Amino acid sequence: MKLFVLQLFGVLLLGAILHTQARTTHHHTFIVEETPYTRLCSSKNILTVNGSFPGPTLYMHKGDILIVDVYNKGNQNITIHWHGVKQPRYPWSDGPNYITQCPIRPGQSFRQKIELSDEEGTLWWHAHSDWTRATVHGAIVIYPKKGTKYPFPKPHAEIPIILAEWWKSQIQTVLNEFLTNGGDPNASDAFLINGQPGEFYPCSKKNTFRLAVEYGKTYLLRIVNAAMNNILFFSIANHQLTVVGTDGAYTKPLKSDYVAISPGQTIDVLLHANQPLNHYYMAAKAYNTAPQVHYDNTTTTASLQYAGNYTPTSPVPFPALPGVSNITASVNFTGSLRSLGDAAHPINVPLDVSTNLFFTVSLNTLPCDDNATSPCAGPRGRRFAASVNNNSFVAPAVDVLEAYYHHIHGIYSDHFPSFPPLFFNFTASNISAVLQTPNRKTEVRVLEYGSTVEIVFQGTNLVAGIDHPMHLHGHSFYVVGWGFGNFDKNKDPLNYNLVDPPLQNTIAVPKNSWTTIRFKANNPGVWLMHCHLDRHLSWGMDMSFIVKDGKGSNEKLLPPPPDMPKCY
Ligand SMILES: *[C@@H]1O[C@H](CO)[C@@H](O)[C@H](O)[C@H]1NC(C)=O
Ligand SMILES: *[C@@H]1O[C@H](CO)[C@@H](O)[C@H](O)[C@H]1NC(C)=O
Ligand SMILES: *[C@@H]1O[C@H](CO)[C@@H](O)[C@H](O)[C@H]1NC(C)=O
Ligand SMILES: *[C@@H]1O[C@H](CO)[C@@H](O)[C@H](O)[C@H]1NC(C)=O
Ligand SMILES: *[C@@H]1O[C@H](CO)[C@@H](O)[C@H](O)[C@H]1NC(C)=O
Ligand SMILES: *[C@@H]1O[C@H](CO)[C@@H](O)[C@H](O)[C@H]1NC(C)=O
Ligand SMILES: *[C@@H]1O[C@H](CO)[C@@H](O)[C@H](O)[C@H]1NC(C)=O
Ligand SMILES: *[C@@H]1O[C@H](CO)[C@@H](O)[C@H](O)[C@H]1NC(C)=O
Ligand SMILES: *[C@@H]1O[C@H](CO)[C@@H](O)[C@H](O)[C@H]1NC(C)=O
Ligand SMILES: *[C@@H]1O[C@H](CO)[C@@H](O)[C@H](O)[C@H]1NC(C)=O
Ligand SMILES: [Cu+2]
Repeated sequence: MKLFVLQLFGVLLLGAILHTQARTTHHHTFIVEETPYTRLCSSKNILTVNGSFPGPTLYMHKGDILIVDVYNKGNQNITIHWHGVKQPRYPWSDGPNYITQCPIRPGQSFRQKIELSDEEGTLWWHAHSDWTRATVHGAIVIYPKKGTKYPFPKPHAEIPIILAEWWKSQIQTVLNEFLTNGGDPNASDAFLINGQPGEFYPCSKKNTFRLAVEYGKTYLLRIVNAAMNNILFFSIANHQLTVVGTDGAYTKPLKSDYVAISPGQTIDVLLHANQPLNHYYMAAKAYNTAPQVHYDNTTTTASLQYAGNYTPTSPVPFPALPGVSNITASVNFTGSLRSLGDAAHPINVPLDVSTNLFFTVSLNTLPCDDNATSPCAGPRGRRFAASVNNNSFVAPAVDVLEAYYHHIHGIYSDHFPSFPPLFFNFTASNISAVLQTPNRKTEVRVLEYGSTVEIVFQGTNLVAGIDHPMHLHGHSFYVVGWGFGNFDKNKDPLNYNLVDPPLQNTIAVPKNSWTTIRFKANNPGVWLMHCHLDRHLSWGMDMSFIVKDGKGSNEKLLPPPPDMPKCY
């Protein structure tokens, strides 16, 4: 009897120990609804989660599980994506419209399960249907596992800094308009920091975002670029920033006066409040390498304010942001990121590549439709399109994952090409217009479970060169190299960084340049890869991978939840 009690006690003790190490499951409810908002002196209804914009920040620890019940109480289709969360074996909750699910229609709900694995730092969630993500987004803060520490001194406070874009018009109207006329979308009317444009816009001074700091303390800013169509420069006057992470992975500390951040990307920086007591502007504005694009040239600001008894200087110090087309400033910053790689955060760059892919990312044009009474608003009277390897993706009526899982034929083909159909001088200043028309297809690339994949993204000057922030779902990748011009398969791989390349989920391929990524395809499912400039995504700059099941019992796609939204 005594022995039994002792054993029972032992079991309970073990259970308690295991419990403290076990993952916590969090439950949240997302009410998607139309909410009136006033910005830039005018009001409109926007789609929000729980009436807040930006939406709620979710706080978790590494390895936790999150269950979110999404209720669509709005008047349009919606899906929610957990950007940068790998969702091991469970693409069912990943979210991209017509790739892993059909939309949650008005009046419907969907329970999503979000499973963290090795992500630690900052990620974010956003809608992944039409252009609803303009206002349906929020930060995900992932703390170190309980009992473990940040690889830097614990900051005094942590603050999400969410950069976004605002149109005075309804976002759905902006979308419909450019898809109909074939031209560029209207530029936004403002950029935002935590939902506020800042004082250089009309009617915006009062509500500008203010960050109160105490002299001598260190703050962790978790910066998210939730903008739709612009890579941004961000900076704080007189304060050097120390980058410590990007895309939910730690980096070697990198000191910089500014950051360049792509839509989709997150950057964690330490801010040392070590300047004279004062107010200082923080500011963000567009980085745009295509002079033809009518971009939003405004500057959003927020205010850094030291605690204490003083009168702020006049003028308040303003940061020196790089010029709008300063490609050197962008590539210098992005190209300087390195994985931290300490004992607790090892680096696992695939060294032997089993699957070599070479993907051109291009803008294209298509004929204006036959019955158009006036020419389209795109180049040469045609309509804009965009492609990967000359394939402009056409969304199917039934999502690819559903078709794959249930063997529904005729939805997609698995012939997505490993190489572009033609090799030419991709970055030449004068590429023949004959090459501009892409194929329009619904094609996927199948990857064997466990294959080690290298993708060389080659930006082209077809129609016009511009940076393309490429994002992969279901995996993070190592960015092992980049360079201006055409990729040289004999020379460029010799300069790859296979030691400490940054681990990211979104990487800007610079204008008329190439960028190489590597990852291990160890997550069975259907995973979208796309440009995170939403106009390029809308024009077809996306494709999907199907990662096949492995042999092991824990290497197989899990079954779908019972309440998957129906396609018809
Ligand atoms: C959203 O609102 C619902 C209903 O009021 C609430 O139950 C839920 O906790 C909120 N969710 C978040 C993430 O704040
Ligand atoms: C887009 O811009 C054009 C030109 O300024 C304007 O006429 C049109 O109404 C705008 N569309 C939307 C949806 O705001
Ligand atoms: C920004 O763009 C607007 C509209 O094209 C133009 O009128 C204005 O001069 C530009 N401002 C700056 C600072 O370039
Ligand atoms: C581009 O930005 C870098 C870094 O901020 C700066 O040194 C350089 O002078 C800028 N170039 C131009 C042409 O403004
Ligand atoms: C970035 O710029 C700094 C200073 O201007 C320079 O020292 C450094 O070598 C550059 N780094 C890269 C990767 O170009
Ligand atoms: C063009 O007009 C013809 C005849 O009215 C019609 O049959 C066809 O569907 C139209 N095509 C498009 C793309 O609207
Ligand atoms: C490709 O075009 C670029 C830009 O015009 C030019 O500088 C380069 O020399 C060309 N490369 C080749 C191999 O012709
Ligand atoms: C571009 O190519 C066309 C046709 O090949 C030629 O007529 C034109 O002169 C070229 N323009 C430039 C700037 O090289
Ligand atoms: C893309 O494919 C179309 C159709 O086959 C072809 O006409 C066009 O030249 C191709 N463009 C490129 C850049 O490969
Ligand atoms: C909403 O989603 C359903 C299901 O996929 C689709 O049939 C319908 O056309 C969508 N509605 C709009 C306005 O896109
Ligand atoms: Cu793009």
